[in-house]
Amino acid sequence: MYSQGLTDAKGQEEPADLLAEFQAKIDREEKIEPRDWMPMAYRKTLIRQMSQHAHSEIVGQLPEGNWITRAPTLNRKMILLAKVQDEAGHGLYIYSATETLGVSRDQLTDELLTGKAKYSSIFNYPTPSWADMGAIGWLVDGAAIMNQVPLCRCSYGPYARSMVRICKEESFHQRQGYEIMTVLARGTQAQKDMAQRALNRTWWPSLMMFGPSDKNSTHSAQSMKWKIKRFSNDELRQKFIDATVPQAEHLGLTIPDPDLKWNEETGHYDHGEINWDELFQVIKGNGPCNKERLQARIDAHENGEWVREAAQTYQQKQNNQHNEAA
Ligand code: BYC
Repeated sequence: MYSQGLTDAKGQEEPADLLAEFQAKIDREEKIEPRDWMPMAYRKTLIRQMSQHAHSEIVGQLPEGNWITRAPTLNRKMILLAKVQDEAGHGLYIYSATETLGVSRDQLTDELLTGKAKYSSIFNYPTPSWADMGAIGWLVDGAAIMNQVPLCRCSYGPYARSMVRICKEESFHQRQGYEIMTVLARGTQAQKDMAQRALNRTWWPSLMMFGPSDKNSTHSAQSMKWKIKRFSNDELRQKFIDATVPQAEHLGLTIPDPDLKWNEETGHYDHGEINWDELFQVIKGNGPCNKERLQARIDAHENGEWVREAAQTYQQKQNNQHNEAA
């Protein structure tokens, strides 16, 4: 979608002194702000990652929205509704932060709806039981926190600042998911089985949220040099596994990986091979729910046309009144 090279918008080579000063600023841990000079490739990388992140928050409402009307109690409904609304808010903060890079919200929306832009693979899986709400909160929001806490120190100021509040909310989401799993794991055998099946479904796709292995990650090296990313995909995935295995043990549930075992020497859990072909298939649009998710966003956009028109007409009236009064 966005090409990457150290040339500016007109294809001219960028001045070496500006590039050197830019990198020095990053190395001094100073934030880059919207009006500062930045290499075109840095801008493009941010637009790519931030817009994909915002799209993920928006599409991420769908698997959980599926359960709002069916949550088992009024309290559970209210909590889930609040969580899904938080995700909408996260999408909006990150879209706004992305707009500071000179791209319009309409353009970003268009790229999502035409299938040009990616969003996280995890949201292309189905959520057939209530326990999936627990597994998503615990694992998906848990993985999101692991990935996003370092983004609070991202070199681009607006992205880093938007992450601070998002991480606080994600932390609440992770706890609500773990609490759902705790209740089910301590319930009847049927409830425990339901929780185990949700863990079986969600475990491997959660590990894929961190992206391809480092050797196949096209952007990591440059993004780490620019301090957009602070840790590699594999490092964050390992941190997540190490933090999550004891939580599963506490629940009395089994992580669906026969090769998972503590390695005394490395001080980390060794894990089984991830099915990378599955990740790339889902990214390409061939996951179990890709078509359904995209269609839901297209429908929402088309059904919201009248709201956008009404808002524009209202704004026009306000402008006219203001001009008449002046
Ligand atoms: N799914 O070079 P790499 C949430 C793509 S929202 C799809 O390693 P990078 C939540 C990647 O884009 C969670 N695509 O890339 C919401 C690249 O393709 P392009 C979303 C993936 O950017 C609601 C190519 O593969 N979080 O938590 O250095 C409810 C090569 O990858 C995936 C964020 O977006 C994937 N899993 O690293 C609950 C966090 N992985 O662009 C929860 C911000 C890789 O060249 N993003 N790709 O065509 C990031 O931290 C980074 O973008 C990633 C990937 C770690 C995801």
